[in-house]
Amino acid sequence: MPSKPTRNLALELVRVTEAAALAAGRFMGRGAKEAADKAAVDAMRLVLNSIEMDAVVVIGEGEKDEAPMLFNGERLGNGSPPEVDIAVDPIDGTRPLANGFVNSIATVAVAPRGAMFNPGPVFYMNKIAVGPQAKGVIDIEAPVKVNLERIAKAKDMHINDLTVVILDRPRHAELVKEVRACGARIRLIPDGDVAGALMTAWPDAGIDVLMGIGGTPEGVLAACALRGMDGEIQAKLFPRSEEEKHRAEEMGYDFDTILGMNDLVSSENVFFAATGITNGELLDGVKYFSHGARTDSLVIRGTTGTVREIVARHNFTKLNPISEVEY
Ligand code: VTB
Repeated sequence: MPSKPTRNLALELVRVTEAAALAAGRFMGRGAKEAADKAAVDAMRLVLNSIEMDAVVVIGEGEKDEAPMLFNGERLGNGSPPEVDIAVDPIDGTRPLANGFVNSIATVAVAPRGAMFNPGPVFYMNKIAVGPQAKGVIDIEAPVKVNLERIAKAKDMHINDLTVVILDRPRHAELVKEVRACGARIRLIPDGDVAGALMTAWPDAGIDVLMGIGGTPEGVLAACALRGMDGEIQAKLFPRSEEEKHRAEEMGYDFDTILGMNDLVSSENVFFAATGITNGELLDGVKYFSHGARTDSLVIRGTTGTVREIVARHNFTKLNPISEVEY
């Protein structure tokens, strides 16, 4: 049924991620993870609460990293409809930001109430993510070689042309070996696997697939974005210990189920925004100049599949006198 154009909430969410990035960008390379996080959260919350929505935080701020400053269950927005779920990661890549490394971004996603997967007490998931061309050919349970062969075929490339993005963690030693044995290239990232997943669907990033174990919140955020970018992510919950597994199973979580796009976010009506904090393949970082700064953001709407890149110039001379947070 054709319908009139409707609200694109992501165009409002981008102001949220811009604010977080502008606030957090001040901390690049300054070795102060927590102060950066706090600045990003404060800026984010302020703008979020100005948006017309009744949002419940399903994916909150770094519970794994014990930085619960936008906590699960918190209400955000001005309280009027629509009723939505919200996922936030004010800084995906706090460590790279604190050290001045690449690919730190601010992100937020919104979907209708009940549509987002709630990872509960499970902090990690195994993931495989690809862009539109390789959508439908991946299988998280298949061997690495099979996935790489299928992705190469779908993209009309040779395996040794492929670039796999993997979080740089000891737990990925075996995965790295397997990818190397196939002849594919590897891009190791220190943190930030939301950006890693999005790069697979970003034409100029030169990344073909994300593989490996990362955070569950980051998996849900990536799924929201990939819905709009027409990519795909599959995931399986990954327990850190038998104890964690047992506890989660008692709450109804299943570690054998493959979580596909529909499980991670069950609605097309999803909105996603991200702003670069430090430079990366996906987005430019915040650049400060005399009395202002430039930000580079992605704005995605699931229903229409529109992906916007928004470059903004912010004027601190005008902004700071009227803003509750200082930029
Ligand atoms: C990733 C990464 C995040 O958590 O999801 C990672 O994208 C997974 O956990 O930026 P470990 O760091 O424990 O491996 C982050 O690093 C943030 O916590």
